[in-house]
Amino acid sequence: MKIKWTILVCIINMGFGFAQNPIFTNVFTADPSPHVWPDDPNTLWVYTSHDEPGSNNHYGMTGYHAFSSTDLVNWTDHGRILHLENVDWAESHAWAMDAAFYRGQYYLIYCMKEAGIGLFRTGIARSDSPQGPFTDLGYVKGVEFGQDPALFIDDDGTPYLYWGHDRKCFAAELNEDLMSIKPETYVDLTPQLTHVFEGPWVHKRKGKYYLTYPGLTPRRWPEKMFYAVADKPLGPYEFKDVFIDDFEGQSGTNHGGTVTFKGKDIMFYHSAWMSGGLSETRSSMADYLKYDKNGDIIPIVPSKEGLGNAKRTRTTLLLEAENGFAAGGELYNVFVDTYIKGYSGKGYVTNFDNPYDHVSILAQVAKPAKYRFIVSYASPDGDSNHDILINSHIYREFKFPQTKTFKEIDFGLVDLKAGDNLVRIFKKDWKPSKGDIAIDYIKLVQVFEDEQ
Ligand code: FUB
Repeated sequence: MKIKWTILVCIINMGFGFAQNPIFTNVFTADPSPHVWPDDPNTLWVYTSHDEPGSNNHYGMTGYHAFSSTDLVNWTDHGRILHLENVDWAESHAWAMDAAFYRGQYYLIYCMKEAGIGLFRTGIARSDSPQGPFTDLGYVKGVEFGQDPALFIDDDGTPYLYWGHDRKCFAAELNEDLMSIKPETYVDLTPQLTHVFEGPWVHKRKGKYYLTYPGLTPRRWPEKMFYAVADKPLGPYEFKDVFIDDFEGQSGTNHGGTVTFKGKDIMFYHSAWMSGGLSETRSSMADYLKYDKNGDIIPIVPSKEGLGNAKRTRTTLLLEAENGFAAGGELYNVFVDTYIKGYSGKGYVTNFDNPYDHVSILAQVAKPAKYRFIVSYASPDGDSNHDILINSHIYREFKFPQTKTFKEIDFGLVDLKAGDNLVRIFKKDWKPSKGDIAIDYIKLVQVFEDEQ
């Protein structure tokens, strides 16, 4: 019976193609911010905020994720890249963010409510790699009610900040350290942006500046996406039109940005397709963006196919062991080293020499599901045995055969629950092994029901 059902699912998929929207189905994401960084034109990066499963409002949002892909089908979720816990001036509301590459480093610009005051500030964090983790630098001075920031670096290297909330939108040039605005450049764009509510995003095309934004018509919620065009980054902007109207399964909010990847323009935005329509537990969407001969945006009708109907997207959660703590996990009585060459990222975790020494990583997922559990490790001096704990479930004693160089080992399928999962590699009992293990990264590969 099971075989027949699997064949039927395959036939259906062959005949109609796989849906690629929502684009990330492993975790609930919102406010997607897509980028191609200048040093790597073959990789598309998408930075998102994160909705807790079943939360249905935005008050409990706490952190951000980064995704990357080279083919728009296979995606890597680099896990949690920044969290409220890493931002000492903030207390809540990790709402929309954007990212930028500026003077050789990667920046995340985001909004959170300031501790003790409860008003939005625009925070800025830096990393030397696009996947983070990011280190908070403080909030941008001169920005009041700094919700939904977007950081646009013009071709001449000048940084501009846009932000908007509650039917208002503002912009200003930033000082070179990105930590404050130039007050003399501050402009209130609200009157130029018909129906604006929040979420400005700027991209440049053929010398024109396009400002896209979620807006509310007099009919109010849900939000639609509108745009306006200008000859200069700070305007004046000419209002154009709506370009993502109401659609079935939308959430109350919409928010996103555009990117040109391998010659094609793509719009990222969000919907409630995965959580079931008009819910505020949201998922990122992507559709191609086209312009007419006058440079006007041709309205997007959200499609199930998304960026291609040949294959469904698959996301692998890739968590570098050395980032464990910053990304929501823990390094307990182990340390980060770089002596054995060939690791990915910035190093590996080693020194598991006492019972319960461990590395744990945080795996945030949308729904209870099975994931393929893969570990990249080296164990140069001999075989090593370790246990894997996922939440409160000890899987079994896993054998890591001797290997002098880093290699991936596939431990098969494991169960993750909706929400936060703590995945821990540790030694339960003291059993001497010949060599100390070095854990490079942990991968959790999405496995669909018809593949199990
Ligand atoms: O994701 C939280 C908030 O919802 C964003 O900051 C708004 O733009 C809306 O998408």
